Amino acid sequence: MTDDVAARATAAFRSAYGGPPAGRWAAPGRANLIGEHTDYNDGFVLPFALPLRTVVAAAPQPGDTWTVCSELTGDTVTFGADDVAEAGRVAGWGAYVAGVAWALREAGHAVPGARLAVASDVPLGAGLSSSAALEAAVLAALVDLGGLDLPAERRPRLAQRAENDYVGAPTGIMDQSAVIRCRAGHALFLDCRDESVEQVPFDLDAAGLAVLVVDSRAPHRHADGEYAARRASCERAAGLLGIAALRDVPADGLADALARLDEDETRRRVRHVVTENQRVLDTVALLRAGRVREIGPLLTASHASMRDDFEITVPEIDTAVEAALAAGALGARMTGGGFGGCVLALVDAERGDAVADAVTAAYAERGFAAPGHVTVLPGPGATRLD
Ligand code: GAF
Repeated sequence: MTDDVAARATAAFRSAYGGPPAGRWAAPGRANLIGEHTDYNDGFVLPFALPLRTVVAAAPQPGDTWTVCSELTGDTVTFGADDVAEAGRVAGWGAYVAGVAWALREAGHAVPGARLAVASDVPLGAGLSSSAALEAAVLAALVDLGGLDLPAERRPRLAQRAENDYVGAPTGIMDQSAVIRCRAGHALFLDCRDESVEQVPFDLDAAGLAVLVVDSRAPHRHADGEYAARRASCERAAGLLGIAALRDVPADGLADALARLDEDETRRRVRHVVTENQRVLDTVALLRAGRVREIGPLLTASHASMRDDFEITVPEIDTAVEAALAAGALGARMTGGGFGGCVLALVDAERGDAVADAVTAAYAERGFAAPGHVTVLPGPGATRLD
């Protein structure tokens, strides 16, 4: 699939600029195995890279000018020095590209002017981090074209700044870390407080398993405002508890912390974050021990917590999880920020199609527009292709 995307990026580059690119850089979408809404609470996450990728074909361009064409939208965005000197000057999808140039400049790098062409297999707006994939691929291209010194472990923060401060979305560090630092056959155990990582074996193939990713196709319902509200509520709770972040509530300190909060909704938000952090640790322990088949109940418990305590699921998503479990999935949960997006289900490899069919049938019964689906194994993170 990547070969097709890469070929499409080259074709888009040639047709826009009349010559070959100097190189091509790829970054994947991600699915989060477990650990939702824990990243901005300084907690733990466990994402893996998808075999779906965004490819940027690029070449240097003289002066402080950047031109980007997208195979997907068919349009071209051009921006200059003023647009990378001040956050927010470019809107739409071009903001993710300008934001990366802005963040590089803010970090003291001399950003090279460039021509870029983008092609992608990562579905937009499906909660699979198409924006982080674009940021990471553009970042890798600009770093290499400019001969900049920016090690991989420092790139996620920079890409996150593009998203937080240039685009204006108050997201955590998970997505950029995942698309940049994940490795094939592994999930990335990330401590979002100090950004330390462990590559945890997640060899589904060897275990005869696969992850089915179901695109709920549910329209995003107020996702941006609700995401910001959840974040604010967690930060307020940490303030009330007198701690830096909800990460500082250990699982065995949950009851005490809840007793100190006087409002039911806040208590439920806190309970989600604290129990979710523990579920990440438990999942990592099982994966380290090679007991991948046993993680299913943790995934399903994570879903229940997002549905009942954090209240970020929607009927289509809950339907997909219930149908996948009823059809024999070992575990299933929504992945990503919520209010739509995707569900992942851990399935015996040969059951993938049957589980997908069961989800499609459950959707039809409830009158929802048909879902999409793809079966995936964990792929590599961002890289230069050639
Ligand atoms: C979105 C955000 F971008 C991430 O930072 C993370 O908070 C996630 O939602 C929820 O876990 O993907």
